[in-house]
Amino acid sequence: TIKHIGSTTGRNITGEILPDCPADPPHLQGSLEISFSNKPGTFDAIAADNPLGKDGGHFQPPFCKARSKVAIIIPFRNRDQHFQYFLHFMLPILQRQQLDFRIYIINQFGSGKFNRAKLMNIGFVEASKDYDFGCFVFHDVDLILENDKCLYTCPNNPRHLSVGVDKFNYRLPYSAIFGGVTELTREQFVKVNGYSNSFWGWGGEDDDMYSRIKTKGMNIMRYSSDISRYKMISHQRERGNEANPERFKMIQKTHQTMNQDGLNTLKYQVVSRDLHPTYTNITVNLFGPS
Ligand code: UDH
Repeated sequence: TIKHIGSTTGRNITGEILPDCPADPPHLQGSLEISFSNKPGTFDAIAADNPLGKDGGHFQPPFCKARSKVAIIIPFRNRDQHFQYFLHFMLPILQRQQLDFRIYIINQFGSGKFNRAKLMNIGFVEASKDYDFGCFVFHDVDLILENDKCLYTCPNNPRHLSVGVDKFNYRLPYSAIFGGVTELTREQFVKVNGYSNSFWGWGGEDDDMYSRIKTKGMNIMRYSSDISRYKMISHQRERGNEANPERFKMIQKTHQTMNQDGLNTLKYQVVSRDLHPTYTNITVNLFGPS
């Protein structure tokens, strides 16, 4: 069987130069039927359905040179079933979009307060050690795309992708929302000093990022909600991710704090790095709030 023939040099395994992938990926299907009524398959079954080619789940389109090198960063703890749905539905879409991509689970070690934003910063740093990704998609594990025309490529301003979500009747709950699924280029992410590391528990880190982007003079881009459309897998709020009551005060001060809180102050320890056939899991110790 021909397994991995995509390549970073734009050549295939026999050395032939690959043409650039078309700007409009030809096999997109548009609107998709997403349902969670059947249990997702096992990780092994998902891997059998999606032979991506390389350890850690790095995929490159076999017959053309991808236009975007995309790291998909998922902040995570104890949501295996959601992640199985995610892989089952999202892997075929990402392959159809002809991206050069790799999915990273950034798994918070221990039972301390969850810190979504810090996990995403770590994902950015760790993925960057592997490959020269130019585009970073920060993705909640419980959001599944319903239209594959919503391309996971980074435009010239940060983009908010989870515009229409079934839970909110496919309408933005407020216009400055920047949570759920977002994407920034490497340069955009560095320009805002990444996310804050200081939001422990639920809420605020996404609004803080919105302010960072605005403070640095960038705008938020969005597709319309018929394309940027998601189903959310329903769940209860977990222990350790209780709403953070400090968040309202914190997001008033973003413009003052952002240069001293972010990529340039990020501290963590990698507990393990595991390469699976369809994704990479990096378990990290965040060392709790200080
Ligand atoms: N996450 C985990 N594990 C956790 C907490 C969060 O993996 O224990 C990740 C996961 O990627 C998730 C994201 O962080 O998609 C955001 O967390 P969330 O899904 O808890 O946040 P959301 O705003 O829901 O989606 C808040 C709780 C809603 C309770 C509604 C009860 N009907």
